[in-house]
Amino acid sequence: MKFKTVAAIVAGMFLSAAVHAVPIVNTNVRPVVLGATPAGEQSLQTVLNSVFGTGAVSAANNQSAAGLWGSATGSATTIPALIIEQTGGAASQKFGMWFGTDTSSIYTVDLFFGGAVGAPNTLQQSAVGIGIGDGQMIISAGPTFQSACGTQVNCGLFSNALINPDSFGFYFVTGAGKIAYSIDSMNQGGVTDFLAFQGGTSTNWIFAFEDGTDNDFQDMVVKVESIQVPEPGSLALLGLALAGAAAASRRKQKQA
Ligand SMILES: [Ca+2]
Ligand SMILES: [Ca+2]
Repeated sequence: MKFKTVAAIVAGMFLSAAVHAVPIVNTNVRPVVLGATPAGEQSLQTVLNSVFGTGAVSAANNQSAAGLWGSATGSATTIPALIIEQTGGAASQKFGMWFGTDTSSIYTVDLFFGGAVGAPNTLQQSAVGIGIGDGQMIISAGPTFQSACGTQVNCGLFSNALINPDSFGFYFVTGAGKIAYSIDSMNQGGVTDFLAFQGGTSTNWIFAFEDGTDNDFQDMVVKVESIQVPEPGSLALLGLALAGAAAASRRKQKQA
């Protein structure tokens, strides 16, 4: 994705004071036990069946421990689609992406607003296209994505030094204003409000959020395409580079 047709710069929002200032580590403990599905709502398993095919992905057994992703393609084009909202606060729920490596400095960008296409508790068709580059991302809607800017999709160009196509997480804002991050340790009390499921070996993922305490984990379900868990090797190399820099720094201090 290139950014040659820049029309406007829209500022995102910073979240800094609400979370503890600790390095973000990709360590979710899964699986967690699912609660019963309320009458009149589709179970998470039913939703997974409709997206991946019946029986292909198990809501109970195929929960991923991942909480951070990167683009599966070099130039980073990602398409999230809102699958279903099953909650009383559906009209004011939000879904978005966050960037950062330390909880004291997180940049968040809303993708979906609550006003999705379709009635609550039915399968949705709202979708958004995202292009991500270093320091910039562009969010678009329109006919291809069957969504409206402003009411359903947060369209615009977003600029921030923390935007990184190789490392990002996701979040959900409930109708009551609670934020649920894709990494448990970032949540108030470290609770689990997020489940991730990979569609077999594909780069298609389902994210399933809990907005309350019944743990049915289908209050907002979103499919995101073209993402993958960052290679452990690249993180290890980064660690080595940092260790090398630290060693060099120590040597300099000794010589001084
Ligand atoms: Ca729930
Ligand atoms: Ca529910």
